[in-house]
Amino acid sequence: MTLLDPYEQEPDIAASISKSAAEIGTDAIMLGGSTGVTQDILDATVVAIKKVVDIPVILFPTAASAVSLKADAIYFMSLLNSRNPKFLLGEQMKAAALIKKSGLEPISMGYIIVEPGMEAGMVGEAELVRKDDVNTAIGYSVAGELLGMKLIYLEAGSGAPEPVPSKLITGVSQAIDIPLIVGGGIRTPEAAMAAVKAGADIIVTGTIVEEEGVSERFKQIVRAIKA
Ligand code: 1GP
Repeated sequence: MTLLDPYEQEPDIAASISKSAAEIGTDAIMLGGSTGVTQDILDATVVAIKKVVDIPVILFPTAASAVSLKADAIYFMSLLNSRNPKFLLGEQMKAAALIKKSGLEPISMGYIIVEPGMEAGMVGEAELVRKDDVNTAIGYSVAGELLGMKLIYLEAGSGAPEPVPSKLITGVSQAIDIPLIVGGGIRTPEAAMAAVKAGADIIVTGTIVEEEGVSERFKQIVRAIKA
């Protein structure tokens, strides 16, 4: 899945990146960013992207203010290792009734931030899972599954110098029976392949398209994952 921050480019640019990414084989466009995403910008970006792609546009929200009813789906997510109740259930409470009525598909997801966590870790006030702490990662992930979540997302943070370690991915993927998303710091085909081999079901990349657009390297990443 390709992650775009609606604040980083104009809607028409987001649409053209999404179109190229979809042509190469990305399976969904995720829209999110740690700060500053407002509904207006989000709406305009979703509309522009949906005009040019058939793949799902999924919101990856930080707060209740970042909800666009024009998207296909929204991660109804909880930052399981946040110290702040706002990210556990507070923002969700504010948007839940509206989302339920709206027809926007909620996809229940447990979000877990691993070192170094980057901006997501800071903004989300995460008690970061240490890179070598497989048991804590498993504990949060299985807790999410038992709470009824449909996906677990292991996040190293956008722009992380290193992705989530393979050992952590393997530990979690063997402990849960729901799909595992892995993202943060994946910017080579080798890193993407290592995450898939370790047990990731879905890979998210953001920085690579932000920096290079839909480059040859991005193509190789998608190809490596699909292979
Ligand atoms: C952030 O995991 C995603 O939520 C993407 O990370 O920007 O490092 O690809 P990158």
